[in-house]
Amino acid sequence: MASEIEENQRNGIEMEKVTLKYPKMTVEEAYDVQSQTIQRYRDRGDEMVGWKMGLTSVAKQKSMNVEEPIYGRLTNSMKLSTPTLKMENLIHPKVEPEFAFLINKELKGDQLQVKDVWEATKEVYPALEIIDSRYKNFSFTLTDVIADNASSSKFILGKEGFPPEYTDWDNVKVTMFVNGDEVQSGYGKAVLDHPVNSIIELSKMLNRTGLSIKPGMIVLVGAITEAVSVKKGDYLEVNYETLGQLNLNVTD
Ligand code: OOG
Ligand code: MG
Repeated sequence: MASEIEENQRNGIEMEKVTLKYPKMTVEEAYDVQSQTIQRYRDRGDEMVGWKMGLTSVAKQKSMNVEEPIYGRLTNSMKLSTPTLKMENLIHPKVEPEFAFLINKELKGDQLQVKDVWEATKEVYPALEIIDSRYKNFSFTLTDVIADNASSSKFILGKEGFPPEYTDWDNVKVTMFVNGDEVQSGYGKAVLDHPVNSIIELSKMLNRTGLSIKPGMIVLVGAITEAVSVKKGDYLEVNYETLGQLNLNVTD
């Protein structure tokens, strides 16, 4: 299953839900598939650079009928270094405004406090995540999406990161414009009441299999607004108040 998913991720190929064939797959097994999929990226020299959290809003959890967020793995090749999203090898991408925490001290365990996270955070960046489910119509169950690396595709960080004390992250307002029209807006608190809680939750979930957030890693905390579908020729501007703006050009 991992081989098939890896190939579909690399080439942007749509696939049937894996639960059609394996309806009894558990969450633990799905994370194992995810891990083995990303091992194939690492085997070809594409290093893991961090983690992403998904389904961190109550609304999204309700719509999926789950009570917990999910996590995925980020590798070097997913990072965009210029604000251009090529549609080549993508299926039906959607963009989400997020925050990215740059961690400089290991975070491990299910007992972390807010202050532990801030002590281990070097900077917080405004960020965009581009998700692109490999499943037809972006339709999946919880275990399907976990096996597909939580729909991870690409991400881009803002030019500048900010120290933890810079602002109240839950009250930052984010506004997204596509081709000049406002399409979404929301506040940092959409992410588990406060984005810092997403890191605590991730550490707790990783700890179940003895994993941790390593120094130097980036964590995408989860979408602040609903994801927005994009197509070739679109131009996105995402405003993060005093944290600045992120842009993205969608090309072929
Ligand atoms: C799962 C990934 C969601 C987020 O930030 O909530 C996600 C999906 O909706 O495809 O990345
Ligand atoms: Mg996301």
